[in-house]
Amino acid sequence: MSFIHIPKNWEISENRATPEHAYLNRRRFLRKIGLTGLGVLAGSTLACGSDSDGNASPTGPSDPPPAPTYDPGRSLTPEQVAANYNNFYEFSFGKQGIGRLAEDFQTRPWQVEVGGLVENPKVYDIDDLIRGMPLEERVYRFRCVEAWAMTVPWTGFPFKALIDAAKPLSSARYVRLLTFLEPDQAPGQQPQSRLPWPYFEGLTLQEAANELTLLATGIYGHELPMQHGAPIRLVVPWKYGFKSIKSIVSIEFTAEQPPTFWNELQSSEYDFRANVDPAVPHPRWSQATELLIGTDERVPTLPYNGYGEQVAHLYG
Ligand SMILES: Nc1nc2c(c(=O)[nH]1)N[C@H]1C(S)=C(S)[C@@H](COP(=O)(O)O)O[C@H]1N2
Ligand SMILES: [Mo]
Repeated sequence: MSFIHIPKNWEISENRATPEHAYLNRRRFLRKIGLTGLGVLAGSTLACGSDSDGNASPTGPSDPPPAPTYDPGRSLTPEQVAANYNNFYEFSFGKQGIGRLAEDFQTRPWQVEVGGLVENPKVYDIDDLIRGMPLEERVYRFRCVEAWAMTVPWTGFPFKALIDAAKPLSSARYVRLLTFLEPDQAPGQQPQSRLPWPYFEGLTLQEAANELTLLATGIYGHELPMQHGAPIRLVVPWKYGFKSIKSIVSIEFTAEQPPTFWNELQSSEYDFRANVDPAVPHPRWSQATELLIGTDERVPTLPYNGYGEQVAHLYG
């Protein structure tokens, strides 16, 4: 398997994507998983042409033109801000301190079961999965349905790579994803929460196969900390954040549209599709703007969170 890839416009130069201190950790992390010296680093350093604010870089005539709809067009959210403002109801209904609440949670051994309507069902050990997949770093805007947003560098592999390995049958139309169920380790999953654990989500097969859809195993150049969904979580940047299910244990290919956690709890507020759309208010608040966490700045929300060029065709 080759890790060399053609850089896409959403990737930015890694020494811009990742703060200096994390850059070294990232080298260590990639070395640990056997990636340094391979094309993934060389590839991503080629992909400049605009800076993290979306401005054309003045460095030379050979730079590709800036691509405003792919480029995050925003500064990275500081790592410490993103790591202390989380939604992870398995641990808490609050947003802060989830890292501490989750610090004893065990993510090894960890298995991900891939099954359902596929030719190649398989139970992956997480470390074998990470070693076998083409890891890359991608900087994405991320928009929660609660009207806040962050911009973070994920490390992960395209969901498409897993689909290709699983070989869905022609009857497969959707994927259903499931989080762990460990009420002894995750206090939010105690029966008195009365929530329908474990957290479940779903995508159409086409959405899962889209070039943007990532299974993330790292953030800011190192492994995912627990509060961001270790050891593996979904990232679908054109959808509201609740679609991006954390700490996945099962991926099942199905013929029918799977039910989803928030839709089951409140169907009038959280639909299956959940594409970011500034023109459709949440029943209890506007979606026209979003707060950039760690700042006082509110900015306009973009249709498909600015990723229409990559995904609008999915919706006719
Ligand atoms: N298993 C699980 N996944 C989840 C959630 C959750 O509570 N449990 N919250 C979702 C919501 S509402 C958001 S906004 C994002 C937050 O991701 P972050 O904490 O990494 O920013 O995770 C999503 N994935
Ligand atoms: Mo969210």
